Amino acid sequence: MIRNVSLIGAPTDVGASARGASMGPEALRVARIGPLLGEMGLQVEDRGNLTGPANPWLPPVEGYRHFDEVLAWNRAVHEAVYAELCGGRFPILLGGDHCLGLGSVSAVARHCREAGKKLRVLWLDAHADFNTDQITPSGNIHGMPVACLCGFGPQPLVEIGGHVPSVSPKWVKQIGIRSVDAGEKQLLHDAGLEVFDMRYIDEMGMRHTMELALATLDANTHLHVSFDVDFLDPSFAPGVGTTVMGGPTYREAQLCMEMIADTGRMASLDIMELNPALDVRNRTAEVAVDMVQSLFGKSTLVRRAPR
Ligand code: Z70
Ligand code: MN
Ligand code: MN
Ligand code: MN
Repeated sequence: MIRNVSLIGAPTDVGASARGASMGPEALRVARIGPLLGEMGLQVEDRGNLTGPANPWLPPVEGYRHFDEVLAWNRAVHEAVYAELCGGRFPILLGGDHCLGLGSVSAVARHCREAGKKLRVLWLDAHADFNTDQITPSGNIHGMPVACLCGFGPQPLVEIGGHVPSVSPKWVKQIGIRSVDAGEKQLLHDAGLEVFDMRYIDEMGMRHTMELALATLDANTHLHVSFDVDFLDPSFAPGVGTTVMGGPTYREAQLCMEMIADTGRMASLDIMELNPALDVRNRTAEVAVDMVQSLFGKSTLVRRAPR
């Protein structure tokens, strides 16, 4: 695993249904994400925050809310993440709402194409984020990034990485899903993404779920983790714009992160949708940082995974 980490703040909520995710980067810094990763032996550079257009807070136009603003922010994220990867570093995107997963993952995909790496994406989320302008119930673009990455969406967004689609649906595994809209459900099925929804995790357990989700990694794989904080059950992670009951427990989520760490293949990460305006004494930010420490291999004991 690459030990040189760059933190990139993207303080915006232009793609979201609630205001406040724009404060996510600062809350993660208050929860000491940089110093805590540094204490684990990582070399951490905080690149500060990207800039972009303000949130105009307007209704959707032709199926999209804030299209131009979302495009501008995603272009900034794409360039920043791509630059870190070119420098041989591990980018951590501090969101910001999840529409920015488009800029981030498209940059990772571009890097993998150029470096001859195999890409796998884990999308940890309560939502599938697979809507299009035709089927979206809200027009909020944070409900659309996975569809855009797979080539379903408007041209300026789908071609942001210079290659359409940025990723094959076969490369994406979704974990923790429990809120999917009617049209989105059909499109997700037709596109053939592998979705480990909460029912799957209930029935088979997180361990089996992650063994399958991680099964196709090899020594040449770049694993990108896009962590929407609403993946976590809202009982212990309430500080997100769209809480959905019935998410992974604290321990299930930790096991998920620990098993990702065990692969040694994670090479880029998004931490998205943290909403400090809805949080309780920054607890959700602290939980998110806990989870990130596990992603980077923090463990209770000196041990080998029971494989
Ligand atoms: C719904 C929509 C959503 C959060 C994504 C919700 C989307 N499917 N919400 N992330 N927090 O409006 O598309
Ligand atoms: Mn590289
Ligand atoms: Mn999301
Ligand atoms: Mn979500």
